[in-house]
Amino acid sequence: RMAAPPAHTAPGSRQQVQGGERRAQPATGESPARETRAPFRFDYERFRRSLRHPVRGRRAGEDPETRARRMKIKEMMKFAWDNYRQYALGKNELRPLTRNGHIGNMFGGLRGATVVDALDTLYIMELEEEFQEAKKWVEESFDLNVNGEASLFEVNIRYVGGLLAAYYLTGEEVFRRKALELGEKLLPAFNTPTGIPRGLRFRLWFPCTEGSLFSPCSGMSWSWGWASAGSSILAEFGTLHLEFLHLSQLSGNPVMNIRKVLNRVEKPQGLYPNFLSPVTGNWVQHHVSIGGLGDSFYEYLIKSWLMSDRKDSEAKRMYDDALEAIEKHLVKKSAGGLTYIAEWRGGILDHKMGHLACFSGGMIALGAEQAAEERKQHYLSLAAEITSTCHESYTRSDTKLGPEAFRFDAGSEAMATRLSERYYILRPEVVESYMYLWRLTHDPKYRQWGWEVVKALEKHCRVEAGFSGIRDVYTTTPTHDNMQQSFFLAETLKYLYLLFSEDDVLSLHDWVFNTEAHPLPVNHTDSK
Ligand code: DMJ
Repeated sequence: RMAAPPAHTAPGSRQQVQGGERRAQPATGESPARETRAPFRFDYERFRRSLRHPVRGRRAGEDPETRARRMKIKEMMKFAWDNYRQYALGKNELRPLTRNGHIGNMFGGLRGATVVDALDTLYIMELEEEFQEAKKWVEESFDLNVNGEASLFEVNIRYVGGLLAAYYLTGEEVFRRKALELGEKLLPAFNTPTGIPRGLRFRLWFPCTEGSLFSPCSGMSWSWGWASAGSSILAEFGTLHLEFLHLSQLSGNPVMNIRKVLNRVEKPQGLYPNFLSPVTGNWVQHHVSIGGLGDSFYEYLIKSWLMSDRKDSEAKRMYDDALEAIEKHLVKKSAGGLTYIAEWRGGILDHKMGHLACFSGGMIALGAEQAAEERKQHYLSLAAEITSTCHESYTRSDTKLGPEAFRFDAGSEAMATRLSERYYILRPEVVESYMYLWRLTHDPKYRQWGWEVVKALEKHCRVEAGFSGIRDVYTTTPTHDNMQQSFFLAETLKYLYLLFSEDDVLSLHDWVFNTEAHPLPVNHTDSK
């Protein structure tokens, strides 16, 4: 999921990267190339003055029930954090049944994914002590000098996004410094003929001595998972833009623009397939999905526009065109009247929707905001219908939690038909859409639906030492998967908390959420 480092980036820096030359200025540290210039300094105070709302809101005018529900969600966050801290601090995730930590292989040797993912949620929920514990870990134990194969996408959305959000919310220098150091170390991933990073995994070589990107860090190698077979994945290279734009802003160091490659290549029926060759810049196969492999590419287009204070019209046009093609070719209505977004395989529709695709209700509602009145109503209705379908996938299960994928074929509607698709791993996408639809319509059903999820999580996913995913949503005695995903703290609980907060808490006028729910500020261009 990486979009395109900035549309308005300065050319040149890419060539330097591709040519293996030293960059003009590393994100941190001194560089001889810039010695004659005044050191760049991001003006944090000015940024804070540009915000329209206090980040944690004013807490005015709420009813006691809403407050009590929000407090319950805060308690869930504290419980999830306390157990992670007690049994797994410094590991990537908590295994709540066995009470130990999980490291996995997604982050190239980086540790503490849950800490970095949880920082901004702890802060927003005013869990001050817990936030200080997390900050202390980042200051004292978050080690960037590690080796390993990483997913650029995952490192970007969780670590870079989490650190950036923590910095913007608190102004604590440690978060800015770590974000820039990490961002710098990700740059070799763009070293391909097109500048589009390769799929799935690239090798981080640490240590890099600070400010010397192309000496010890240049020994980069690549490997590919079977799924991408050497190609790049739309949702991965299409989900870097928001974070890299901010890295650029905080460092004063421009990054390159991938978007031009996507603009040039011909789109079948206006659709963006999920696999692209980073060598030729052409599509590798024609599988289109707004769920896994495609999802956040679309999300980052509309959010790029919003984050630019509605200036990045290229992103808006690409989003509008893509949504039009999706609606024309992929949006369907089931016999039972449920609207869903199918997948497309070389012209043939697969009548399946993944849990991941349920973020699209929120995205379409968010994008509807600035459309002309008639289009606005149309897209708001479409967003509401899709969100309602995702709600159905929850209500039709015995646990009231939704499966990983649900289908509209062979007489099935909004239910998983394959054993392998019946699990729920604490994913956020459905409550994410509830949060956006609530903020944009204030229809109370979204809070009711959110509360149903809270009750189901408590009943089926809460165990003695944390929260766990479940293997089958269609049984009320589910088996737990023994994993408390970091995105449960970053996203699921944050979106639920915001659903029961006033609109000025992380106001949509001031913030866009990256695809891991880390808030990044809108660039208010009219602010003094
Ligand atoms: C998260 O890491 C992000 O939301 C990502 O965009 C998709 N997958 C998980 C949550 O389901």
